[in-house]
Amino acid sequence: MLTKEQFDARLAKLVKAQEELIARPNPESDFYNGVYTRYQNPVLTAAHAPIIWRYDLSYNDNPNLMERLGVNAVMNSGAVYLNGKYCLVARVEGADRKSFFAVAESDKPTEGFCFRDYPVILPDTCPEETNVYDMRLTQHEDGWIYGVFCSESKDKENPDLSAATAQAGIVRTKDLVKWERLPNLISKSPQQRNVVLHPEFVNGMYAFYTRPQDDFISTGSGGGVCFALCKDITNPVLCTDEVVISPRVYHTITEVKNGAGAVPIKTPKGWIHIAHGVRNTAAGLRYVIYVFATDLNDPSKLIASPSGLFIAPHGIERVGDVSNVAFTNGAIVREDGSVYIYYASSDTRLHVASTTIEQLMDYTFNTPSDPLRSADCVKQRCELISKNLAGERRA
Ligand code: M1P
Repeated sequence: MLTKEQFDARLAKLVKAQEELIARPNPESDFYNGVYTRYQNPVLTAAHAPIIWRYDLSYNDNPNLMERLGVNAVMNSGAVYLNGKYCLVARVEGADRKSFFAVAESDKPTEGFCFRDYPVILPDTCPEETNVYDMRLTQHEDGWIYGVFCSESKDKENPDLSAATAQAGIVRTKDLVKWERLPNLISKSPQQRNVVLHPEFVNGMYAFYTRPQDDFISTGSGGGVCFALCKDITNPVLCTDEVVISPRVYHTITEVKNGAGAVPIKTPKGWIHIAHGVRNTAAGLRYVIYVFATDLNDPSKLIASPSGLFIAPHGIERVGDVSNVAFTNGAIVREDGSVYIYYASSDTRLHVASTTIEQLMDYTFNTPSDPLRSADCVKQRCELISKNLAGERRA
């Protein structure tokens, strides 16, 4: 048992370490690809979880200053710019494997994120719901901020202990403090995950990007990221077929599955989507972030599909609870055209990459699409090489 002096000294050390972590500058990394900038440090980690969430700070009740409710990871975050702050609604995973949401905010987009005292208190309207995660935050033109997230329950029909079902839960708020829960989205698919609400009405209706899946893990017959409409968000039943807008394709980064990520970004040339694609490897699934664009007037129409991955996990990002994963569900666009993409690595920590609308458009509309066969990929690369060599001779 610690003496009171030792207890106070250890607590002071914990507090100081966390204050230093939150105040730590986050310089740009050396990575360069002309498309986006990466940063040296994650913006949120388990160590950012407030000490008051984890420790009982009463000397009488916890004289060894033990962590009582550990936090295992902080990752996949919705993102919104609100009242002068960069706000992240992070997925926080407790040591007990249950995830919950918590708002972390900063005056700066790439550093200084600090959690509010309390996590998000979601209205507990689904008694069967066991776990919640991956909220996408949509500032909708109807005036609400919607949060669409995965609501996971035990599959009671299936005796397999691990059998679960995933549905799209929906909440809305004006201030990220008070949250109103709406019914879960109803679609024809038995399961849904990675559902995103489009920020504008389409034909006077709410529009959702969905990811139908036959099973909790496997998408089965689900062909990719889909688009469908819904007349009434308070009774969210899809009233049109879910049409595939970004398909899974053999021998690409989306072969096994894909899913919408950040809320699509409106640009003069189309809606830019920052999504994730999953392929299989001998070492397990590999998740990367990719980009596609849809038509401004018809967001169900794919108009650009730059080849391959946009962000892959790098270095230490490749290692974590679920290794080899880069995953995004939030980005913030500012009036000056800067874009901050919040992405998690290996289901463990959260990072940021910064770019601009101009760079994103250049990437999206000028990167060639995947020719889908090695022979054609070589032709594509040879054309680039020939162009460069001819240019060199001209110079
Ligand atoms: O573990 C990687 C990711 O797996 C899921 O994504 P998907 O539904 O596409 O397989 C999600 O659970 C996500 O939270 C997680 O990061």
